[in-house]
Amino acid sequence: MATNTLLSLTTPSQSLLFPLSNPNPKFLSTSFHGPSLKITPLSLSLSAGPYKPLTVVAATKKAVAVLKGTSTVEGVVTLTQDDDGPTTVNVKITGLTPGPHGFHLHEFGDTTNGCMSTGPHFNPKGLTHGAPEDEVRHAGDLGNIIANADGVAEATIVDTQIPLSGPNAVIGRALVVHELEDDLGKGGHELSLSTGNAGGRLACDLLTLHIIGLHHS
Ligand SMILES: [Cu+2]
Ligand SMILES: [Zn+2]
Repeated sequence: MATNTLLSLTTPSQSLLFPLSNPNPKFLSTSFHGPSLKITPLSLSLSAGPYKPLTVVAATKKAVAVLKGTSTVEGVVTLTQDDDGPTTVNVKITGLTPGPHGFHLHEFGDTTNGCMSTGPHFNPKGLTHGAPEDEVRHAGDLGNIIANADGVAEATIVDTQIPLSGPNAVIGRALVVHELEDDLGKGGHELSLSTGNAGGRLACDLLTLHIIGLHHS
């Protein structure tokens, strides 16, 4: 449904390809689970009007998630990526217990059964759980965020494994903040190599794409 909408919206501008430089039609057809992409007013306006040919040569991409759960934990997470560079993740989450909390990108953008239906950690390479700086890690392993005495966690994470476009794009997948500290695969618990033994899922939301700063000729 969303796929058809998206394709028809971008057709009039002819050369405005979406997702940007993504050669994989699977991204549009089968990679989404549950609620899908919402298109922003900005990208609508690009394909409306006089239908001038438009060639996108570069872009700053932005995605947003508004995390909620069954507790008082909530927050806003913004991801930005220039072209094919690293992705910067800006996090502000409130209502946490003070201390570290596992923070991951999970595979499915599906919150129909709360944060449980977001599935396992996003893991396109089929590796085991680890720390963000490890070579062996899930792409979705973003480590821990630390809440202060007021229960507020603010962080800026820069990561190369969570692009906003391309075959392993994370748009439409879900960010999850956990009850406990992620042991980064090193805790020796039976769950260490799959989830970091980070406990319950306190709040989550899927990432919605906003395209900003299109540079075109
Ligand atoms: Cu998680
Ligand atoms: Zn993981």
